[in-house]
Amino acid sequence: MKYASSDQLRCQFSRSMSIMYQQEVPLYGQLIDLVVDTNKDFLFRRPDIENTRKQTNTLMRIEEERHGAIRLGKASELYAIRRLFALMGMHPVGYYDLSVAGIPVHSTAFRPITQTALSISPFRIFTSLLRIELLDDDGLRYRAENILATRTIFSEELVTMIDLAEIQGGILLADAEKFIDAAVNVFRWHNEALVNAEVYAELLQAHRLVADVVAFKGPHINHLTPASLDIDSVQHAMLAIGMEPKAVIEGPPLRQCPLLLRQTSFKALEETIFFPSEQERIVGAHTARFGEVEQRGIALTPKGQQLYDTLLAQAREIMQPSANGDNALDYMALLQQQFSVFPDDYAQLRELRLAYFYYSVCDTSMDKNLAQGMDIEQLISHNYVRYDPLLYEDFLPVSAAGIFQSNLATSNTLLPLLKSSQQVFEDALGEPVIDFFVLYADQQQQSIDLCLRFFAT
Ligand code: OOG
Ligand code: NI
Repeated sequence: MKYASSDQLRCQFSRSMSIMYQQEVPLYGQLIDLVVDTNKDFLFRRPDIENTRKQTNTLMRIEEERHGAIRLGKASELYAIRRLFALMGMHPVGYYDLSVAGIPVHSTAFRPITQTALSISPFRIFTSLLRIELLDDDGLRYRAENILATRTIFSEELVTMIDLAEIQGGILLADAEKFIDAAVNVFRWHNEALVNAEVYAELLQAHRLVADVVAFKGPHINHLTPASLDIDSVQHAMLAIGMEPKAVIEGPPLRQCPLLLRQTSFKALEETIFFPSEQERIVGAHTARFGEVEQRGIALTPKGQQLYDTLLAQAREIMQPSANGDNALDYMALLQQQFSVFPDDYAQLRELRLAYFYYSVCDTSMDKNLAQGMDIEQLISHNYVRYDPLLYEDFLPVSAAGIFQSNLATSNTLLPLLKSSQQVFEDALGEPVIDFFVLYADQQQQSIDLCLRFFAT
């Protein structure tokens, strides 16, 4: 029997999610158009970047690149989601504890983990699990737990397909479309709330995120994010057409050699919702869903990441970007200045082991005898091997907190700071999360090994 490849399933899933989200949030469609246009302009102006993208097999995926985010309510949902995403080649990478930023969740990112899978479709979903134990109102917590206890987010059909696929070793090709439809359905928007208007108001009061999770039938996708090669231009273009972007681009400042991940988003929409009632439909409004843009840069080693964290923390100690954006320019200038000590040159980043690279043979038709016995450094200095930035495929906790906050927190409910609970999260997940530094180091090493093997044969 023929099985669908997990890469093809992910690719199809990502496309179907995008179509659904454009229908649900039409502004998102406009955002995609903007990003596609600025990417085209950028590649036209920067043939060097086009070349790098070709050399690292990441040119084709620009239009496929996208991430989304969902928020789950209970441990069993996380366990089920992990099984679903595994069939599409998306595995839990990284642990993000957002409670330290006053957001009652902890998270991981489900994403492809091999270079080949990433080059086919790098689709990833940032997945948060509500930490209901952080609600300090016992009565409300008890009610919220009861509401969540009764909800099922997967259809019976989907559960059966997952069970069967795990036994058989995949989704049958003939069932692929049905499977994708059922999977996409899980993340659909439901405008009928699960709770009445009073409970909704109480949940909202406790924390807007709690309402977004507990009051609804399913884990609606709360944003999708196309990839930009030039996020500053997108930010300007968004402003120009009145799309109201966040005041400050999250993450590192603008650089010659882009670092990690930069993000901006448009404000969440106010959407009509209906509360269940015996007599008449009661109408309310809910604000959670938005659109975001990301620009990915080079992945940093633990040493590079530490430097990044330190510089960012120093900047934030001097100044926090305010919610209304009135200090945006000052904050960005400050960030630029703080990061001036971070090398902005690939040769230096490599020499100082601050970042990861992808090594490849410059010209595979060359006479290999010329390179006999050379090590990787010699191959590089003779221009037989080149190195390009290895792209960061993950997320940044401080940026994620900023994204959550800009779209949820009007009231700043303070939560008690709890210590990290990665173990609790992994118990719910049913397996440990993967350490992304290990993935980057492996990818880098594999690319070096391939080059050496090329010259050894
Ligand atoms: C997730 C926020 C994190 C990002 O891009 O950092 C995220 C959420 O709002 O649920 O998507
Ligand atoms: Ni996001």
